Amino acid sequence: MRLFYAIDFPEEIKSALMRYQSDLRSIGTTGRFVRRDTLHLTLHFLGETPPSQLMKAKKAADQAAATCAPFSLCTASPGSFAKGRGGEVLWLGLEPCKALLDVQGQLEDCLERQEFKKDTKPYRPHITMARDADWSTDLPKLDPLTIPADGITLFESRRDVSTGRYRYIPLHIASFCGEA
Ligand code: 2AM
Repeated sequence: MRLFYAIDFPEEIKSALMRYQSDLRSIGTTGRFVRRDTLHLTLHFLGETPPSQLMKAKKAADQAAATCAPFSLCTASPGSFAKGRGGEVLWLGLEPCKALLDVQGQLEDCLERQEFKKDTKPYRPHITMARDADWSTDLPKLDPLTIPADGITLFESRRDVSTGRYRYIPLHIASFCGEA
């Protein structure tokens, strides 16, 4: 099973992000826009994982979440990753947030303790808006959104054979229950 950890968003944030996608489309941006039900902020991509390791994957999320208190994220400017996996990835950035980096760092440590591989690449928090994206004018700005972060969700990314699309299925939610 293909697993990853993310901060999931409440419905009103997904609505605001969908409106932002409309702004992007209105300036002529093309690409594979992220569907509402798959909007998220990745913390760690575990990748293909044997089902026998699922308990350990849940445990890592629980251990990390136990050390962190709920916090808020604030969106920043849009940006992009140059062509690579998924073509040009157009994303919405986030204001620097120590609490987010702490959570991500805790998760990496807890994954290592559960004998998963740590991410060696630097963490670059972003909310993907579109893949294989193309645009020719300045990207529209979005009035800053405040996003509540209440826990870590372990998702399974499953390919639907009939549509070929990935669906993200929440398998486990570890709520932040540490001290602020
Ligand atoms: P992103 O949009 O935040 O970059 C599920 O596949 C999610 O895991 C993707 O939406 C992607 O999140 C993230 N991810 C990170 N590294 C990945 C990789 N090597 N392959 C696929 N997805 C990856």
